[in-house]
Amino acid sequence: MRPTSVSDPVPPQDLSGLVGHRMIYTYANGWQYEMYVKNATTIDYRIHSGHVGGRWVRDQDVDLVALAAGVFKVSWTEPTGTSVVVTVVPEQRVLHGTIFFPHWIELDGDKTVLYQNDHLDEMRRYRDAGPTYPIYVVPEFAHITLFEHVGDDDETVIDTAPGALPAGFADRTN
Ligand code: FER
Repeated sequence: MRPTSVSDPVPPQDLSGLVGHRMIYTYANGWQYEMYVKNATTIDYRIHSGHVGGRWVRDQDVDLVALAAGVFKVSWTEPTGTSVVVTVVPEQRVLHGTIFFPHWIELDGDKTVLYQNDHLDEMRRYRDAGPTYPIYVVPEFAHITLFEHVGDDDETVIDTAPGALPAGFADRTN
């Protein structure tokens, strides 16, 4: 394998093992999330349970890279000011996420529990009002309970609020 270096630092980028897939996963703290990697720069997601359970988002821009074959890193900043880094190893059904919540979301996460796309300016106002600090950092491993290929750029994969899904939707495993 070509060594990583300052002048040529990028390992081979085969993103096909994550792009076009839906995964449902549960963090070790019990928080359950669903992510659809819509394409190489975009995710949709739903939060089934946890500090901001009920929240859902479409068309979030992300940075997605392959660190090595089958090892992916997804990172982004939300309009709320929350930043997230998720490392995914689908073959091992392992994921590690670090969420960096601004302090205002630690105090009152319910303000972000909605379909964010209909409230983007409101979220930016909350972000700018803060308080931002101290950041509430949540680093956790997760187990991927469902992993399936559903294809790229499908607007029907995440089109329903987490609370409006059929009973047991997020409990389906494979
Ligand atoms: C995740 C952890 C956090 C994730 C999304 C978030 C889709 C988003 C957090 C927020 O904005 O509240 O694994 O995956």
